[in-house]
Amino acid sequence: MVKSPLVRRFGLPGAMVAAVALGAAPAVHAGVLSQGVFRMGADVLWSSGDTGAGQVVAIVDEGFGGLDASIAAGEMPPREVLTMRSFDARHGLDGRNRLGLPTEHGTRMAEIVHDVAPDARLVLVNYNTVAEFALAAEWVTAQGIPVVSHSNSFLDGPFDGSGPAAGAVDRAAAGGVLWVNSSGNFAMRHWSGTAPAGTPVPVGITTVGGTWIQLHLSWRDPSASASFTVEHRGPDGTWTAVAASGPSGPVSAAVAAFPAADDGAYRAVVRQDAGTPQLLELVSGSANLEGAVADGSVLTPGDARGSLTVGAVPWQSGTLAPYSSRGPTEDGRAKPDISGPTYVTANPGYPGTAGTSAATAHVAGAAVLLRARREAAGLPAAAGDIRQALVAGALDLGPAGPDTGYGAGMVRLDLSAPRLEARYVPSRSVLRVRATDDGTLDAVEVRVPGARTRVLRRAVVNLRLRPARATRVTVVARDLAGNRTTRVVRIRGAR
Ligand SMILES: [Ca+2]
Ligand SMILES: [Ca+2]
Repeated sequence: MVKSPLVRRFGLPGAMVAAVALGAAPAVHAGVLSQGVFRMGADVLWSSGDTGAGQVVAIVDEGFGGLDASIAAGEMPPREVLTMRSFDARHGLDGRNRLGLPTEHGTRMAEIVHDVAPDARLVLVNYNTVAEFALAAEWVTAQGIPVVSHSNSFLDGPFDGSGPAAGAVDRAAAGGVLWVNSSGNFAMRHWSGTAPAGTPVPVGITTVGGTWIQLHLSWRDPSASASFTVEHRGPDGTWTAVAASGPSGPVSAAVAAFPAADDGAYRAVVRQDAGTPQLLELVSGSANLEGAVADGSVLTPGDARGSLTVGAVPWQSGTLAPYSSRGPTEDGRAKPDISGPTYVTANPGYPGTAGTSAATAHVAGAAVLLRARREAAGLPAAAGDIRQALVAGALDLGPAGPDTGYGAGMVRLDLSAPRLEARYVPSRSVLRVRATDDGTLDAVEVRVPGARTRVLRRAVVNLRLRPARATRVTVVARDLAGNRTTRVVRIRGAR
């Protein structure tokens, strides 16, 4: 029982891999492995030989800049085993993000999928516009690719599953694709409310110099109209309009985008100009909004019925990230459906890759491994079967309900609790504890009444204990996926 070379090499602090898993764990690839791999318990499937061989997964994104550097670093497979398809007519596979800037986002996502399912064939697909996104979804479906990882949201509503991006995802799902989509990072960047004619509503924008201010305002009734101005407060405290919304998107929406100045404060002043009073939804692309409304902050296509929508939980904390978008959707459905680990390092050049994006790539990778396992076991492995298995296996993290951000909980592939032996040897006054796990053991806790609980990052523990009175010692072994086993050891007193 030694500290795993995986753990040492890949900096998984405080974790151990039991001998069982160590012996069987394949040498997966040359790169660094995301901590989320072990948090989910993907190593359990690896040890049964399910590393994604024979599986295909598409990473759909705005762009795949930096791909060659990632390949050179051993974080992505060589180009000859990748499939690539660009629907971005202007920029090709490198793509651009929604601000028109070069982006490596898709490469970061593909690296995570590759860490989880190292032997799966990766298909990199990019788009820029909603129309191109729909073409990409159609192509993936026509290719018969069973799992898609898509970590992006469109900022124009509606967010009730009826918009064009949601429609594209629903058609892919109807065509047999398990479409895994981020819920979005908009819990602190989404405001909703009314601004009846003649009553403009100011919404503060939290900026640091240089961040982009990108705002999208949406409403449901196309015969109504609304708009906003962006105002800047100068050193003398007066507000000056610096930008005004223009029309955007295929639905009722208005948009403005520009980089923030280094000084002063910004606010958006939202107003409804005509029509019956509408619920207005203001979404900010990168800066947080003061008075943000977390409820209803799942954008689109995370709002699609056909999407397995993913919230973000930092892999060490077990608590929803404050930015992770929450339901319900505008039409009252619960979203997200599940959570995934985030704030991971899948490539040492990019430590702390965060957001619902990273969480989504982990869940997609998990779907690939489950599909491989189920096929190998002769079990049904259609999109619905995989989705159901993921939801059923998730680790409950909090109350369920339409407005929770967790969905079913943290994705979990390791479903078995650690094996735990705990025995007291009176002749030596020693408590002997031995824990093993098919996945990655996290810690062994020893609780002695009246003493501080000891948390040991070791699988084998010999503790000297000589209680004066009869004592019940509680020993708990936890694995990283959140399973635990408890044993109670009764010790007679020394006197
Ligand atoms: Ca990696
Ligand atoms: Ca386990």
